[in-house]
Order: sequence, then structure tokens, then C-alpha cells
Amino acid sequence: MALLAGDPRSSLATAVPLVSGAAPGEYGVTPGAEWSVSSPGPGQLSAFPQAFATDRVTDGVTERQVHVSWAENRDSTLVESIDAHAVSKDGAITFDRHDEFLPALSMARLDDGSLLSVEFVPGPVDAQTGDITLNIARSTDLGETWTRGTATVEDTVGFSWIRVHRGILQLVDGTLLMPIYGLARGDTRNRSALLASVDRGDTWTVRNPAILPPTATLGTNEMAISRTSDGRLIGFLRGDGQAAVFQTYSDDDGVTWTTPQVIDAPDGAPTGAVDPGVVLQPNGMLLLTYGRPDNSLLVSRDGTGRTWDDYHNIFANAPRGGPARTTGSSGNTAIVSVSANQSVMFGDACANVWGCREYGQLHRVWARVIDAVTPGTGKLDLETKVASGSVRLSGDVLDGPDAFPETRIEGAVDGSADRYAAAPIAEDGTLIIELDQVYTLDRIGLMLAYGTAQDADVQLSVDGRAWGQPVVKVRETVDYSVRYHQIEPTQAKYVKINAPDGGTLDAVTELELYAADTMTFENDAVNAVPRGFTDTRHAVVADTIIPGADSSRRLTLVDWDAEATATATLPAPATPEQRVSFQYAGSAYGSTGVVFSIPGQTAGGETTTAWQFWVTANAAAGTFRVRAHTGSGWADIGTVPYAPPETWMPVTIDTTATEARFSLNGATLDTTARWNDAAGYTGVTVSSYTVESASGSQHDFDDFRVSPLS
Ligand SMILES: [Ca+2]
Ligand SMILES: [Ca+2]
Repeated sequence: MALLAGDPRSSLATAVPLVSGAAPGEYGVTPGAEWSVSSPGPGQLSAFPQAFATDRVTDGVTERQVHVSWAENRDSTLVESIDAHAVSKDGAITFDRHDEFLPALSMARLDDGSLLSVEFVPGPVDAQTGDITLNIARSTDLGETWTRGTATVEDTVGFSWIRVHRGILQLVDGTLLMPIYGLARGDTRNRSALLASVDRGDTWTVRNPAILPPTATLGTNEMAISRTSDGRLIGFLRGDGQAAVFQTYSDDDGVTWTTPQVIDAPDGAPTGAVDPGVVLQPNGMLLLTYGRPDNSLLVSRDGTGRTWDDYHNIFANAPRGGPARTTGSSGNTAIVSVSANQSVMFGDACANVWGCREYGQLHRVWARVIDAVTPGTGKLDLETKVASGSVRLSGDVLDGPDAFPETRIEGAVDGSADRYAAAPIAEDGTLIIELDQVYTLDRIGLMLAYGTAQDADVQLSVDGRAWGQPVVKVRETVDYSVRYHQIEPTQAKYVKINAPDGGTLDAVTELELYAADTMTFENDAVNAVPRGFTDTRHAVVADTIIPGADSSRRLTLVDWDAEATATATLPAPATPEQRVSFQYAGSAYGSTGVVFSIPGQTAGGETTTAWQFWVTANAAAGTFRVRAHTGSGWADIGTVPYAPPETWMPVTIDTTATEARFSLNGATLDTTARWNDAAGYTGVTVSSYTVESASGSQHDFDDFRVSPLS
């Protein structure tokens, strides 16, 4: 079991040391929580998971529906296949097991809204035509009920046998592309081929007969394909004859492919060898998984696959070195996107049965969340804010097809880059976003209609009437994921997207807005120290127990530590008069409350604590008691109205050379009681107030802003 960054067991020291987050402009890849999709008792088998995800709208909210299938039989030709299938309607957090087996290996949501599943093992060859029969299933109710059937492959290769593996990619014109592998008559090594269908999967032809033409010593088999962020197709292949994963590109939608090359993995990463999986996240980062030994993740930050920047060993269960090194987990991997910057990877603990002889036959299919974030710490949670009504979308948005309820105005902010999870824009139409307040925006993420040449201008306004010159001009872009545009920091409450004169704007698939002046935690990895914060202890981004302030994620400080406080500092350039604001909620106020500090610099450049406020809750009195540190002790400065735990409350702390104005939960207190003189103030520190006898406390924060007081 891998420990999360925020797990206290990950520290061996008695006093947990202070750690800092990465810089706000850095990419981040963070493996997060791990849980079980299937975890049966001894001797009950669960291995070789495969996964597929699509969008579904439940109670007005677009969620990811995730299908996972796995094997419950021994990996042996002596036994019959027993396959399991489970479906999650909440982004892979919870699963319901389906009685009926349907492989999630090669599954697609077609352009009529139906689901298509193609089985790994085909049916018989037609004696008359020589066509290969595929076993398929279809659903017109998003997977509630299925109808089984067959499809045919016109075998222009001359296969002795094939296996369908894996995934189905639909082109904009409706053509389906599906990798297979098999042995052609006369060959001694496997080949990977690509099939195509223009009739929603009833009949298939060979689009490419051999991605790597096999030789006597080297072929390929298991293959996965994806779009890249720059619109090519990328394929990954398991070597047959060489334990490696190979990489190839197509610039003509799969007709021709570059000569496959062994992946150029970062130092320490294995180069293979089995079951590659791939996903292009909505934020344009490309994630590659594969296994044996262990279960690996590689990330191409720019989504092109040209460079693999990050490597993480996601799961390892090999008992020893030597031949046992490739036992334990089978290394069969799968990965799906669940939000703009988060994916879930699947694997197993043990191969059925051969990988688990040394583990008492304890088998398991696991899921592990992968946060892969682009630069920017001020991402606004437009999806949550639109749902709460604090952000409003309006414009000339067309109705979508009945089969795709996710096609709607909210599709522009639902975190899905799937083709139909979009807001279709009328000709010469406009999409307008009215934010909940004025933000200083410095980064805009935009994905227009999926896979179609598009044009757009983005303009900003503080009042919704006077619009500035376009801050983003997009011309003839063909998007498969979000593209990010850094802009001059500009105050805005309104954002307008429309086609320029003579341009084409069919849809806005995703819009992301980033504030330069607000730390929102929406684009920071869960369970990790947030980027931009320093000197933290027991402080991580969280998205469970309570939601963020009008958003999903927040910063949480959890203090059950008798020897040290939980703390986090947001540094800022020194300014002689400073305003700090943030949202505060106590998940558990504890008996000793919370401390807000204003660090500073002396005239000599020394760091100091200038102001410090200590807030304790008194539910019986209906107040929070607020004290300020005088340098020699605490002085009461007053009380403010109480609110129960898990209530978000605004906090503002204005500090000048001689005075502080402290606001909490709508009441304001003034004081001159300060700890140390400072020539300039340098941000804010939030902490628990722990003494050895104190009971635990948990404090939550969101939407930090620090600015000169003007
Ligand atoms: Ca979308
Ligand atoms: Ca937030």
C-alpha cells in the first residue's frame, strides 16, 4: 500500500518537518488514493482489469460513467472464462456489479449515443466468405440493458486467429478505429492491425494490416491508441519477441503509421512490457500506463508524446527478484479520464493464478487516482459555481441531440473533453460567462468543437457592457483537448466567446478560467501540498468530507499531533500595507482553535511574525473569541458571531504599520496589539494552536488572496 504525501505514516520523524509545495507555474503528477474495485477472499480470483468511461447526466450534473471488467477464472486454457463487470456512475468512486458480463476492453459511445462493446475473443470464421465474426453487444440506454450480436471483419490479411485489443476511437466523420492483433498465415510473430468501420461497428475492414510488419524475431500484439494534444493519433504496442512497449504515430487517421520505436522512458522506468493503456486528459496531458514488472505511469506534459517527462511506479507486488520479479501483479493496466486534471488507473495485485502462488491466493483489482495538473493555481471551479448559481452562463446555445443530455450550455464547463460534452453555439452566436465576482484573470483554457477547424475571440469585461479587445484569438484550431493561453492579468467579471467575422464556432467543449490573485486549489493534486505554499505541515488539498467554498477542493490542516502544529504559509512580495482575505471553515474547531499570522520583514530584512490572531470557538456563548499577540502574551480584541463547524466564513485581515483590522463571519475588530514591528508584510500563515493536552482540530481554507492595501 503506497502512502499518500499527506499521510502521517509517510513521516518517520517524531516532529514532522515543514515542507513546501512546488511553484505555481510547474506541472504536477501525483498518484493519490488507492482503493479496490474487487477484493474477494482467498482463492477467489480477480485480475486483468479493463476500463472504459463516458459521460452521463445525473440530477443535472455531468458525471463520468466508468465500466470496469476483469477475469475471475484461472489464466489457463484448461478452464472456462469467468468475467466480471462493474459500473460506476460517480467517476470510479463506487461501483455496482452487473450480473451480465460485458467487456470494457473495447467499448465506445457511438455518435447515436449507443454503447458498443466488442469481445476479446472472436467467433468463428465464415466458411463461405472467410470473414471473421466478432462477438459484440450494444446498449441504447447507456449500459442498463444490452443486446448481444455479431459483426464481421473482411479479412484481407489472412489471419490464423485474432484478438480484439483494445479500445475503439471514433473519428469526427463517424468512422470507428479498433486495434486488433493476431497471427497471419505464414508469420511466426504476432502483428497488430487496425480495423475500421463506417456503419457503427456492424462491418469492419482492415485499415492498416500491420503497424509493425512482423519478422521472424519481432512482432507486436496488444495495442492502444489515442489522440495527441496536437491532433495526431498515437499508438502503443506490446512487443512480441522483445519485452518492450513501442510507440508510433499516424498523421492520416490510422492509414499509415511511423515505424514503431521503443518508448523513450525516463530514468528508472521500465520500457515494458505488457498491456499499454493511454488517455489524453481534457487538460492536454497524455498519460501512458503499462506493466510487468510492476505497474508504470508515464506522462507527456504537452500531450504530444514526444517527451515522457514523468515516471511513477503506481503499484508493485512482486515478492522477490529473479523470476519472481514479474509475478504478483499481472501488469495489465487501464486508465480513464474522470475530470479535466484527474484520471483513474486500474490494475491487479496478482495474476490469476500464476502471479499469486506466494500470496495465499489473495487477488484484487485496484483503482488509483492520478492527479496530473497543468500550471496555474487560480483555476475557478466553474462547474460547481454554475451548479450553485453563483456563476451564470448565457448565450446562443443550441439544443443537443436527445441521446446526449450532456450536450448543453453546462457542457462548456463540465470537465469533459468528450465530443458531446460541449455547448453547441448558434451561427454568429455568443457564449457569455458572468462570474461571481471580479477576478484578475491571467490564464484561459479553451477547447472548441471536437476535431473541427474552429475560430474564436475571447473578450473580458468588468460590467458586461464595455468589452476590451480580444485577449485570446484562436484561428483554425482543431482541438482534442484544452489549449491554454497566458494573458496579461486583466480584471474581469464577464467573459465572452464568439466567432470573429467570417469565422466558424460550432461549440465550446471546455472553458477554464484562472485567477492570478486567488489560490483556489482546484488545479492542485488532492492529498498533496498545494503549489505556491511554503513551510507546511499536516496541510494538503482535500476534496472529501466537506466541499471547498463554492467549489470542489480546499486546503485542509489536520492536527492530531501532540508535538507540532499544522501550518501553511502563502508568501507574497513585501508590502507596507497588506490585505489578506480567504474563506475559513473549521471541520473541527477543537478546544484550542485556529491561528492566523501575518509574517513580515524588518527594515533590516529579517523575517518576523508581525501580527498574530488566535480564534477559539465558544458554541455555548454563540461567539468566536479573538485574541491578538502583543509580543508578551495574548490580548482579547473582541468576539464575532459563532457559526457551527463546516460553515464557510470570509476572513479579511488588513494590516498597516500600526493597526490591524480583522474581519470574520461578518464582524470587524480593530486592534493595535501586534507582536513585532515590520517594514513590510509578506503574506499569511494559517495554523492550528496545539498544546500537548489539546484535542484534535481540523481547519479548512479556500480562495486565498493577498494584495497591497489600497
Ligand atoms: Ca465539456
Ligand atoms: Ca476551492
